[in-house]
Amino acid sequence: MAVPGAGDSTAASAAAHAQLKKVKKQKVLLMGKSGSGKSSMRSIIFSNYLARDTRRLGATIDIDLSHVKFLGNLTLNLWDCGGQEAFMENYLSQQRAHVFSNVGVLIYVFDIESRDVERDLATYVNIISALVQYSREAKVFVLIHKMDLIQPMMREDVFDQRAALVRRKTAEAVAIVHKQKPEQSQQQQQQQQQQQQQQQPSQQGTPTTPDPSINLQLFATSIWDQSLYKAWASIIHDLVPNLGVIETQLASLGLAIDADEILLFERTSFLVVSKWTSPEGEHNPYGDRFERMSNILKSWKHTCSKYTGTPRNAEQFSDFEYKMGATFSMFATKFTTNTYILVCMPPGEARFNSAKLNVAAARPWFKFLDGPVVPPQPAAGGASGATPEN
Ligand SMILES: Nc1nc2c(ncn2[C@@H]2O[C@H](COP(=O)(O)OP(=O)(O)O)[C@@H](O)[C@H]2O)c(=O)[nH]1
Ligand SMILES: [Mg+2]
Repeated sequence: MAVPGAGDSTAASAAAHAQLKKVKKQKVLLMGKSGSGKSSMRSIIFSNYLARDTRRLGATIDIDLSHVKFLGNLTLNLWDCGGQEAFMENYLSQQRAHVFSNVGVLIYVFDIESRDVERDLATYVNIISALVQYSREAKVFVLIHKMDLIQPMMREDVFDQRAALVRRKTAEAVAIVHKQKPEQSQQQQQQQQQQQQQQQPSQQGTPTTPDPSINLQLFATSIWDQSLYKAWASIIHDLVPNLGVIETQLASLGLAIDADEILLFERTSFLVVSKWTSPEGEHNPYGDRFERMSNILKSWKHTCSKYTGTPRNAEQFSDFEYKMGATFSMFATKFTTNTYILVCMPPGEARFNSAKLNVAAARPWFKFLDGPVVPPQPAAGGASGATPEN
């Protein structure tokens, strides 16, 4: 087969390979009112909790800081910020620069069942203002959460209404910062900057000039279905380093083995890191199949744990095959240390077997997913592997 990445000799690919050596750290703020479901989501996605286990989670006191290793070269510094009013006020005043500087992503969670929407939105506006002031480039993901509590027929309308409201409030928050800025005297600004430098010079950025636009995405979520995986895969997607390299190599692999679709999952969260779909695969009518597969594989992993008595964090499975007669076949297999790969194929036993061999042969070229290493540079012309047959 054609080896992914074979023949890369351009300056761009050299630069991309140099990037592979770097470990990226991202500060991720998880905010929203107390009880909105922040810690539940975090525990399900990153710590293998079952949805029903989250009922036992205690309230988060102040900020619960955790370092989540995602693949080999991304560390998420996850700030799960307790949402009680007193804490929120504190983040916005005394801890303002500390909390809102150098933020890569803000995930803001609204409980759809909350009785005090006005108040929730007012707090949100204050949070966005602080974020825009200190981390203008940060991406904002708003999760309208606990959607399972809304009747299925009404979910879309309820979400659309709430999303429109959040968008309006976001624009208002940005405008407020925009307006305030010129009113601040130069002396005030200098004082503010000096204060921050004295507190923690290396960690805290200076307030940035607000931009009228903000990078905002909204999702309807629930811990009881796959919507959680859709939202979190989008959040993670933009943070993963070397995405271009991953996508190119997945495409080479997909074409070489004649696949319909390939999904690459992170091993603990089972979030989709990257995917490739053939033109034929694009006809698949199930637009939510990616997050469904995350949900299914993770549930299956938990079931394996239950029946084998092994810890949920353990590996649980290395290979999963499913052959659907003349319709399609697929396999999910342990790929690199930090990933699983799922390959969906047109039917055909020989094609299926050679695809499995070729996926195994392609592993070394994805080694960089496990840490800051550069994958082996194949000799010009590439190596040969098993050839797909029909
Ligand atoms: N119905 C429903 N309950 C949820 C959902 N997410 C979290 N919860 C529940 O909400 C409660 C508070 O969750 P928690 O994660 O502690 O909220 P936090 O204060 O924002 O961290 C827990 O009892 C969870 O089981 C959801 O999507 N749907
Ligand atoms: Mg909490």
